[in-house]
Amino acid sequence: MTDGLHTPADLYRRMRLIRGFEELALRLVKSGEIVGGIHPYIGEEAVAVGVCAALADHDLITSTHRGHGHVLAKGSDPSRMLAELAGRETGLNRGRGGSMHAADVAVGILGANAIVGAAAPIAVGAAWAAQRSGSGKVVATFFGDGGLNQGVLLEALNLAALWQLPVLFVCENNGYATTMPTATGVAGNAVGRAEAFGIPAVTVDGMDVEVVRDAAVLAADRARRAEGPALIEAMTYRFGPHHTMEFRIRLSYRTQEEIDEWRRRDPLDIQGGRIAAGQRARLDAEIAEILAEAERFALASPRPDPAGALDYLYASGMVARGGVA
Ligand SMILES: Cc1ncc(C[n+]2csc(CCOP(=O)(O)OP(=O)(O)O)c2C)c(N)n1
Ligand SMILES: [Mg+2]
Repeated sequence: MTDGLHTPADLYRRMRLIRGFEELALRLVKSGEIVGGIHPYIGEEAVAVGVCAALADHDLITSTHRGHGHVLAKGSDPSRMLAELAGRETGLNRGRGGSMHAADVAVGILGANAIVGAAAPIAVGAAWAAQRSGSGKVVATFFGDGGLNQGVLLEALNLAALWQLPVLFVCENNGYATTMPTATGVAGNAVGRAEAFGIPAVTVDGMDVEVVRDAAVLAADRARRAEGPALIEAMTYRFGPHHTMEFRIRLSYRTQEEIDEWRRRDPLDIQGGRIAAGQRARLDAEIAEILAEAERFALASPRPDPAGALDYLYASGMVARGGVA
């Protein structure tokens, strides 16, 4: 099990970390410290934390454009993640990856991916390597309901089923792909896609972290027993915008009533209700301190030297376009 995700309080604490991190990131987008905007994960915390609670530290994940929650759930350092968003040299990827490309191989994060659906085949490749090497690692890949319509996801499901690879496909169904409701854009459904390939699949309440965790434990255990892939569709909701750009353009694709309805099932309150009020308050205060330190660290860190903009393009260390070594 991922370090620090054992008890009901641990699950709450990690979700609180993600919620607070995203609120802080939103503030830094508004103040201009984070350039280019973000896709906030607020409302969906139970999915990332529930799935990562079923993984071991050495297990791997691949993530999406809405990936901050996955990165923090798997165990990345919030200070270095925030520095990454703020484009600082101390960031997880030296400030060169940013919001949609955060990777932290040391804790099993092979990378977020801005291309919808494109993280799935990377997970399948990693699972194939795990199978061949006998490492015993399981790979979880997150994607949205919009990802269901990408051909590459079907190719990934096919190979994972064919070769019985240890992959956990996690569909975060938040009801929309940008502004398009799932019902308007998706024929069939996530479970049907998986079952067409003989992959066991289940739809769960994505607002309850323990429900997600229990489904993920079953799927991860199957994968560890070499019984092949599984798919979990977690029904969830983003409380905020698709992207921070949405603060500047008025869109009317969902009603306030619908948002309020989902907010009544806030995953933090569902899990927070399972721990004592005093303990919840202590955890909230602890997270607030961690995030204050993350902000201080990120904003005090230097920006990369523009002369090194082309560094680290190649894993081999090859110099890009004759630039600086
Ligand atoms: C291949 C591809 N097509 C289009 C886009 C533009 N795009 C970015 S996010 C997004 C919606 C994705 O919806 P979903 O997969 O449901 O994830 P969510 O944003 O709801 O978390 C789209 C169409 C993209 N990044 N990649
Ligand atoms: Mg979606």
